[in-house]
Amino acid sequence: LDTRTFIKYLPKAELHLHIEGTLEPELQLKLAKRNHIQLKQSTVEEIKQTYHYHDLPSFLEVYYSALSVLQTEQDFYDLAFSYLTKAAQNNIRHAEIFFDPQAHTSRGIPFKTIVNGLYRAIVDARALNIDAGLIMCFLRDYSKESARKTLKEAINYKDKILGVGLDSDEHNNPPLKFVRQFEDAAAVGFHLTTHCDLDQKNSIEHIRQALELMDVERLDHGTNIVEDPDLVQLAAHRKIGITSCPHSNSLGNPVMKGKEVIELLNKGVKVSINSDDPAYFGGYINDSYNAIAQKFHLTKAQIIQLAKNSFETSWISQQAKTLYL
Ligand code: ES4
Ligand code: ZN
Repeated sequence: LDTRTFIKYLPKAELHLHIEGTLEPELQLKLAKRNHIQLKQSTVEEIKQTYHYHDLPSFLEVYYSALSVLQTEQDFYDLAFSYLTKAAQNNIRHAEIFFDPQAHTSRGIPFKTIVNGLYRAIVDARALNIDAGLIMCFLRDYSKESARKTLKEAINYKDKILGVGLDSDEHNNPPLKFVRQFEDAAAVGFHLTTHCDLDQKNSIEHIRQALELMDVERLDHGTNIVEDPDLVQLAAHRKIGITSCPHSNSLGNPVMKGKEVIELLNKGVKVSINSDDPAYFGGYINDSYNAIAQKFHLTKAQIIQLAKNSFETSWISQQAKTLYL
């Protein structure tokens, strides 16, 4: 079997995927029309021409501004169901999907509209042989007070949400800013993860806070942990999941962190491959596996280990894990 075909048929879990980052230009145009929203662009090509980013803030500007078309529960359903259809085609059997409620509640969309739409798509997608859950991210560039209110709403939907994370602009927004919200989230049974992005001056300090002070179970991106051998050892010991995303990692840095992924793999750290914002960065999960497999000449055993790590560090039940490990 050639590597591409092997990757295609390999069962995988996706652990780092922003549902808002799956909004393809075609769906954006369709929803704009349905909701009578005037966009600056009127064709797929015109929208794609705006996809130029040189750093995280310039990407986030494009990403957030596209969200104006998401208005109704059906819009959130359509967004999630389109992703889950593609995920099933990529042989993803389990997906833990980030969503950014504050990017919508700040525009006047009720929390329940977002969660109910996304969750209904998850239920319907079970027919496609894919099982999924939701991870609510706090926008870390918003205030603690806004996070506190958002968590309070999430607790009313506890049975529809697996855990909480942190995303958006990391600069000057360390994990510790949200230590109270993470404690409160853990107390009601939510799992914990956080983005610790690459190429941030303070990323090692942020990783240290996340692991030592906040007890997160996973680090999103976070592969620059390799700079600190003690933290690597801690991550290996605690079986911390590190969710690497080769395509978005190349934002301003074309090396996709493959060397770090392989180093972590060799040290027994539970690193996995994920797609992050596939509508904006070069494709869905099989494209991500293919990119790193080709460029770094991964063996089939290494590719299998990456997929096993994705299930092992997922938040499915211990019993369900035995199906995949
Ligand atoms: C994101 Cl690549 C990335 N980093 C931080 N926050 C995000 N939200 C969506 N994509
Ligand atoms: Zn991300």
